[in-house]
Amino acid sequence: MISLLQLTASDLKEQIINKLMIDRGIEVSEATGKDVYYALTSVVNEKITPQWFQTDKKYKSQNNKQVYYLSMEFLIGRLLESNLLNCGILDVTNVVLEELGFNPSEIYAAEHDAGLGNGGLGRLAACFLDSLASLNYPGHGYGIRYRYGLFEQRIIHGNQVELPDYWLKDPYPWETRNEKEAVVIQFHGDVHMFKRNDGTLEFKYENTDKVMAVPYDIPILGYENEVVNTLRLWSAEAVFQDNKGKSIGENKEFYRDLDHQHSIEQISGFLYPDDSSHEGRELRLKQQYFLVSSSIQNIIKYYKKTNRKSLSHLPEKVVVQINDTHPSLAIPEMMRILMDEERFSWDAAWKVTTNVFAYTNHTTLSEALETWPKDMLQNLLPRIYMIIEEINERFCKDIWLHHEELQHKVHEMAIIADDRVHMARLAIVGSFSINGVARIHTDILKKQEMKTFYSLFPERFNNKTNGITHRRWLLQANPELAKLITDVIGPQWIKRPKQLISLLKYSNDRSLLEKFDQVKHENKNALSNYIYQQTGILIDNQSIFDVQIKRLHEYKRQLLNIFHVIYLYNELKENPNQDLTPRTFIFGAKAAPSYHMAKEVIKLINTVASIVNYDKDIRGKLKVIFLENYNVSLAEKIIPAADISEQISTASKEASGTGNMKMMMNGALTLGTLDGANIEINDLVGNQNMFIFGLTSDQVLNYYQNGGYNARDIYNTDDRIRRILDQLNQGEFGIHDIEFKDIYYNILYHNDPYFVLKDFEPYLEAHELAERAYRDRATWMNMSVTNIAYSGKFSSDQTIQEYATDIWKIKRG
Ligand code: 26V
Repeated sequence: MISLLQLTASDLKEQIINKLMIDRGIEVSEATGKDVYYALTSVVNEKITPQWFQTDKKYKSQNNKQVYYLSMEFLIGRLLESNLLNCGILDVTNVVLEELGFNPSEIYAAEHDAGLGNGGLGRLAACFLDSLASLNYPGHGYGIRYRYGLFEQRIIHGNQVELPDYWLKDPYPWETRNEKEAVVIQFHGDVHMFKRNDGTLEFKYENTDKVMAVPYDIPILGYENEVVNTLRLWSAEAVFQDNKGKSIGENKEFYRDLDHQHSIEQISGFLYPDDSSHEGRELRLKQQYFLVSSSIQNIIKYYKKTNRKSLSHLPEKVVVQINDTHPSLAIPEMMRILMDEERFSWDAAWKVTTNVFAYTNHTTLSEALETWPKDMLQNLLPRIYMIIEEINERFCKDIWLHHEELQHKVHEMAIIADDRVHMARLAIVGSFSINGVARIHTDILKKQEMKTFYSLFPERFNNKTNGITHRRWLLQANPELAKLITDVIGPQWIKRPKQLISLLKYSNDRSLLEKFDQVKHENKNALSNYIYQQTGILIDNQSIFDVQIKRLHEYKRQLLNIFHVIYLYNELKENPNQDLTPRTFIFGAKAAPSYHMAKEVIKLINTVASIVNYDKDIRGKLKVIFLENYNVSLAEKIIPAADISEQISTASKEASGTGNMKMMMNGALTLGTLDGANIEINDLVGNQNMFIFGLTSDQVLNYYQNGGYNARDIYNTDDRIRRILDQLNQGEFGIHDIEFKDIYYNILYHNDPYFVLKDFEPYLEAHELAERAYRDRATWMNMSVTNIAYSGKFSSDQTIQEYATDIWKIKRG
């Protein structure tokens, strides 16, 4: 077998041609992009399969501790190009495709994005898998194979319209159905308790609803190291009763069965599209238990197959990271299996469980904190509920007996309180590690949101600042920049991204800075072509590309951004000759379908765009582009072209952010608040290399606690703001004059909960500074290269290294 690294262009070409002939019965000249896509995936798969097998075998024989990343979301995007990159044949493939008469990016675009996630949390999971494999760690993902991913967004008359994302319409070439590994999941039913002869208790379940969980495995390739880990996604299926040969007409049960089958398949039917407000839907709870029960059963089965020692040694071989509270039922599920199936005592089971689980918190927004009505949980999962009750009782009793100082806090710490089950509390009590995702976020958890728990378990809390895979977000998304960097500092940075720091030596080399400028310019050209093709709008390539791409949420303050645009527009209308560097404001954002205010903001951005983009008075100095259906693949197009990265959340609200890191790594300068990982970017590059503005998180928290902010005062005293709000209120931008009134009311009657008005003036000043800096190309490019140089710290390789040594205690394979 030839190694991939040795694959020559002519070998590859021959293989593609053969595949087209054998699998499809066509010649290259007849092949569509999709045909070539499938031929290529099949070539790659043939190479991956033996390495996958070898990796499995190696892990079995080494029998080292493995980490399992449990997540309701994996936002992986497309895989062909990154798989080619990781097996070291991306460049040769690009050459071959060109030679065969195809545009490589069109071939890669034939793959439907796997959009099995909402935003940051899901994308982080995907970056982590890439880093685990690339660092040669035995680490795998467990998730759900949703038949529908995050909805596809269309903008119609300025409004968001959601369409189903049926990403499995065409066969997905990276997955392998693995029926042998299917497991049964049980819902509902009755629990019976018996006393065994030895006095221990036995629990039996009757009349449960059984669902099959069938795994589909996706290979996760390490970068040029022949490691192939696994992402295992579970699909829900019914076990059909035997029809005893009856035809449909005779079989009265048939339609009932069909209905039943349909309701079971719903469990892996679609991804819930809300990313920050918790709604207690029963189907979502079913999904969560479906994920954790199948995964924990699978983990235990594997342990028993590969270890002779009893399950009390499980923590020596297994660590499970739970991605937010969504999979925290894994804790009682582990207890259930150990006690009811493996005959462990409570104490022995608890000891194992609390040494296996580690929990990551991704948000402090109170509306995102998951709680479930206890009746719902009890009815759906009676045995699990009993176990949670007991965890809760023992925990509360422990406080009562041993922590006098916390006795008055029992109610706010109890896992079951006010008829609800509090998932974060369950996760904290049942895990040995609790981490936030950026320094400030972890500090806020310790000092505010989880203060009482921190006082009880200080040793459990730790920080792990997020990261992004530089392979996808720099090497793959921005090959020209990657090449230039390698030309300057050599290729070592690819395996050791912190070595990007060597670029600093060159950050004053003018001729080199020009080359960086040139690359950015080409990326901007490519994006403006794409924009033209998508929207018919021509944008000025010399303008500043000012980018805000992320989920739409009030705390992320896209509203502040569009207010700034309106302000600039108003100024230009008054004085069209103003000396203003042309700007293009680029937005990409999906709103949760039921999030009214977020949808209003989308509508406002599109309405402002439709006015500004066609107003001849302002002489093309401003353009506003809202790119629909923001997803991983679109991010890969936009990020390399960004000049300014808008990271403008209300301080204290953005746990970390990862778009900030992606844009920094691609040479954009951050314009942002001191929030999330922006603070750590600031620590590295300093105020002179980014544009910081606005309230600090202490100031925000202080306002929330003590009051003292009055939005109306600002409205009354700042003409620019009053003008904008009045324009909204008077329907100047709306077709109906009631449009955008909700925004107006929210600011003036609900006292601007996200401090948009308070931060408006400092935001303008930050923009003015940025505009001035942009005019001096050498200075700007020096800042840009400085950002790239420091960005290695945010490679997810670094983050994973920290998880591996501090939390997981795992060794490289
Ligand atoms: C919450 C919910 C609520 C119930 C319905 C489904 C659902 C799905 C996801 C979430 C939580 C999303 C939290 C999230 O994405 N947080 C982001 O995590 C990023 C990675 O750590 C971080 O960079 C962002 O700052 C943080 O907002």
